[in-house]
Amino acid sequence: MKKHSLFLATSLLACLSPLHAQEPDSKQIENRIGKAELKPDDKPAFPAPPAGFNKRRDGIPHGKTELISYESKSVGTTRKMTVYTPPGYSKNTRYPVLYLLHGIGGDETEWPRLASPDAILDNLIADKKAVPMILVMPNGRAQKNDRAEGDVFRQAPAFGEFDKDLFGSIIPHIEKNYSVATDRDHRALAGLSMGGGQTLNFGLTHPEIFAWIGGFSSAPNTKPPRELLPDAKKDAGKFSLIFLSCGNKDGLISISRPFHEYLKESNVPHIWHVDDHGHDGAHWAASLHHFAQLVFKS
Ligand code: FER
Repeated sequence: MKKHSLFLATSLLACLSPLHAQEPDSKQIENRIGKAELKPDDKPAFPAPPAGFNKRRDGIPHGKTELISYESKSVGTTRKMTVYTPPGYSKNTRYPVLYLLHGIGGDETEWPRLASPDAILDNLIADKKAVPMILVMPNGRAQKNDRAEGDVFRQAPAFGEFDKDLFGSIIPHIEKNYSVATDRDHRALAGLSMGGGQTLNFGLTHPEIFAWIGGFSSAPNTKPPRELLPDAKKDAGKFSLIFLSCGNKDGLISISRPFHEYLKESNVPHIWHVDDHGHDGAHWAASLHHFAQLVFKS
């Protein structure tokens, strides 16, 4: 209870602080990138999630969300990440891990603030629609001052340095301190916007580390598909899942669509899911709801 009120108080302060940045919305994306122009394949792959999918439900077991610290070798500071452990988390089970990355205005608190990943996972696990898994939500801004302050767009280069922290410190810290399976089949990487770009850049080039990849509204930090997957059939074929999604009101659809087109041309199975949302928490919550039902299943 005490921890809970402290968390509420800090989140409230963070929201009120003029220094604290926010994720750009669809209008800001339109001003920077242009309007979303749709093509025939830009349609939903799934029906909209059921009502209440992202609301805490009474009468089911709940997981636990905590903010932890770790030493980052590459950044040279103590950094924070949010970790969700599923209901009934036990040292006698080795859990799969989904690493979830935030956007340009966010930090390790963004996924919990915008998309209620704890409620989404609790509900799916209770309904036996997702396997119990750990969610790790680190801070993708790999620089000494990693707060989302000032003109966050100027901090884009630090997102490109995050692979060293992820592979060199974050994954080792999780695998040392939690009861997790440590092979590629039990590691997934997904992210929203800048975090989607990081996911595609770092995930698609590391099939030995991750088998499951999800880019939601991926941002212009995303490298072109031909650079990440030069031999589409061979390189992309190594993954159990490549999931690409975007809202049909989000100008960043022009970043994800070429991946869909490249994979489609090369006959590589993947998911291209375009829903009715914009560059917003509703799209990211829905994408997590769909993605979490597909990962870690054979
Ligand atoms: C840009 C537009 C959007 C950009 C980044 C973003 C680096 C990221 C948005 C987000 O993370 O929500 O031109 O350049």
